[in-house]
Amino acid sequence: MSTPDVGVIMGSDSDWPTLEAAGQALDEFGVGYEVGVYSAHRTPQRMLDYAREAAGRGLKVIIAGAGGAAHLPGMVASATPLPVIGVPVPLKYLDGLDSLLSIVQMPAGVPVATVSVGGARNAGLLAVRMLAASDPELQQRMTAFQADLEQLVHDKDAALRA
Ligand code: RP5
Repeated sequence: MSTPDVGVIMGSDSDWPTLEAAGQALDEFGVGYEVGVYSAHRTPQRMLDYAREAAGRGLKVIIAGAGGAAHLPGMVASATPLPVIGVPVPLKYLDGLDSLLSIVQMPAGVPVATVSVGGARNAGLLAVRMLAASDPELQQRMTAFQADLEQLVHDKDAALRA
């Protein structure tokens, strides 16, 4: 089985209800992805192995979601040359602000493209845009998607005024 373009990983299976939206966005564009649980704290070696092998296996983008002390995206970014998109997962306390700050405040030299708290759909769409930079056909589909979004707003505006 060939390696898909995107890895969608998370610190716990309890993150999946949030991360699922990234997979849905990738599905909409026909982008292949794999899913897995890699905890920065509970399975550090497994996480590092995944990150170190990702580029060699043929992955092109990693989406990493975690909540609370959300160290997974940053640690993965430290061990791969691939672009990493971080998704702050909101937990029971602190409304995901802890997750956001844990992911977004990376030291210079180790970037993580952080989306909003719970913003997994945008993570999927950002991964599509990254892949589309070297895939004209995919870029055309992204342009069409944006045109549809714009049309939707026009339609809602017209309905409101009617
Ligand atoms: C984090 O701890 C995970 O990303 C998850 O958001 C959080 C809670 O994990 P569980 O206790 O539900 O497995 O590392």
